[in-house]
Amino acid sequence: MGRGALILVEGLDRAGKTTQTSELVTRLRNEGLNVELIKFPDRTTPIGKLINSYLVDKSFELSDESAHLLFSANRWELSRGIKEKLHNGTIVVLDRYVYSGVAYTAAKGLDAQWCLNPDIGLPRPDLTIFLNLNDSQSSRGGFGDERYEVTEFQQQVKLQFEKFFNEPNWNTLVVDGKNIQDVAEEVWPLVQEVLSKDLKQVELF
Ligand code: FDM
Ligand code: MG
Repeated sequence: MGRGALILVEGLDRAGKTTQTSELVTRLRNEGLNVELIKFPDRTTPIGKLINSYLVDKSFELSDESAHLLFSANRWELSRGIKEKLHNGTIVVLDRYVYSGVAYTAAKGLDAQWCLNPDIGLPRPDLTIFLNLNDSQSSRGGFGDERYEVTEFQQQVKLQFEKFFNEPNWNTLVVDGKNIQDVAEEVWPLVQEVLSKDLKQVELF
């Protein structure tokens, strides 16, 4: 048996990442495959708890740099487990990852290469699906009240994500006006294609 595929679903807040990753995991399990879903930030780890405080409590002060490094550290906390799962033949589906890390901090004005540096060496996805919302206001419900859930900031984040649109293994899917099943039907062939490949060793950022 070959290794499992690393499949990432990225996008802005309210794009439907969490819905689509859970649909995808269900579908893969129905095919009899071993699948694990990991959502970043993982708010349950010690570092994830700090990140959660930072996101929900706007009076919780951290410099932009240190907040950024916590998000990266949260990925490093789980990276060994991700590699082990892939080697054991488990498909790992990620809800956000390195690209969110860079896009959200670079949107604050920090240098994008500086933002990527702490993530260098993390496993690289075999497939990235970016759920693209062209009009974040009209098609979806409103934002919650976490840090970053602000329309103007989301627009800056989107500009940062767009810089990745030519990354290897990247696919942009427009989701405006589509229902859950429509989007799932577009996700599925992309996933099947990567599963049909004989994946060699895990690539790294
Ligand atoms: N976020 C997420 C970052 O700023 N950096 C990161 O590395 C990651 C993974 O955290 F606003 C932001 C994106 C979002 C917030 O994410 C919480 P969820 O998906 O809404 O839980
Ligand atoms: Mg959110």
